Amino acid sequence: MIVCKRVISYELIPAHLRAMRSSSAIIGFLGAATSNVLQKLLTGSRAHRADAGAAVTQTLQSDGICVIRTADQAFNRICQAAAPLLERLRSTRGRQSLGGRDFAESRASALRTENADLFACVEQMLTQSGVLDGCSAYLGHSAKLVDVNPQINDSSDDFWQRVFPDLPSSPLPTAYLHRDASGGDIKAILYLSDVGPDNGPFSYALGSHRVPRTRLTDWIEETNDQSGASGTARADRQSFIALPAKLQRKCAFGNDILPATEIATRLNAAEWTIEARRGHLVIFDTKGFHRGGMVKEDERVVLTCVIGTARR
Ligand SMILES: O=C(O)CCC(=O)C(=O)O
Repeated sequence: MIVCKRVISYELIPAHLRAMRSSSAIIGFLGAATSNVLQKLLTGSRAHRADAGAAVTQTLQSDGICVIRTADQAFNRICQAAAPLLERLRSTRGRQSLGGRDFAESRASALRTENADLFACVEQMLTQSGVLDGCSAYLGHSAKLVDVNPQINDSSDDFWQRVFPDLPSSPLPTAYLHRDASGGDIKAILYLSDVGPDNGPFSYALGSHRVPRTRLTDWIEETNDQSGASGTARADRQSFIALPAKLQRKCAFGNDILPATEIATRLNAAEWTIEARRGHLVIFDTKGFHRGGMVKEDERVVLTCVIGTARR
C-alpha cells in the first residue's frame, strides 16, 4: 500500500479527489495519479535536477537572484491548492479601507498543519525543478521550504507612496528598496498572475548580495528595523537620528535616499525588474537589495515562499 502511495504521490492528490465519493472523483483521482507518475518519469530524473540545481546555484552566486519557469502541471496544482487561501486573503484585505494598508496586510501565512496539500505541491515543484538542491549548494547546508505566504497587492496599496506621513508626498526612485531584516535566507516568489511594468514587478539590485557586511552591522540594522527605529514617521526619524552615528544603519534604507544622487542612480542602474507571465519563480538571496508589489494598475498575485534551514 505504501509503495503504491509513493509511486502515485498520493499526498499530492487534492483531498476532495482522495475521498473518491463519486464517479467523477474516482476519475479525477485516477487522472491525478497517472499525471503524477508521468511527471516523475518525464521530469524527475536526478541528472536533470542536478543540472537545474547547479544553474540555480551559479546564478545566485553571481547575481543574488535567479528566475525559472515552473512546469505547467506543477504550477496548476499549486494554483488549485492556493485558491481557498487567496480567496480568504482577498476578503480580509477587502475589509481594510482603501489605501492606508501596510505591506504586511497584503500577505497571509499558510500553515503546514492546515495546508498540507499546498506545502506538498510547492515542495514537489521546488524539488523537481532543482531549486532546493541549488539553494542547498548556495547556502552550504540543506535548504528546506519553511513558509508559504499567499500575497495580493493592488493599486489601492500605498505603502510605497505614503512614506513620510508628515510631509508632502513626492516620488522616490528608490522607494521601499530594502534587504530583509530577518527571516529565511532565500525567498522564492511564484507569480500567480501575469506581471507587467504596472503590476508591481519584483526587482533586485544585481550583485547587491555581495555588498560587504559583518555580523555586527547586520545586528545593528536588524535591531533598528525590528524596534521601529528605522520607521518613516516623524518620531521614528527623530529616534534614529538621535542614535550615535555608528548605529545609524537600517535594512529599509530606500526611502531615505534622495532622488538624483549618485547612490540612487547606481542602485536604479543595477536593478533588474522582473516582468514575467504567471508560472515564473523568482529566487533571491534576501540580503541583497530588493522591492516589489508596488502596483500601479490591476493587481499582482504571488506566493512568497521562505527557504532556509528549519525543523519541521
Ligand atoms: O512582494 C514583493 O515583490 C517584494 C517582497 C519583499 O520585498 C520581501 O518579501 O522582502
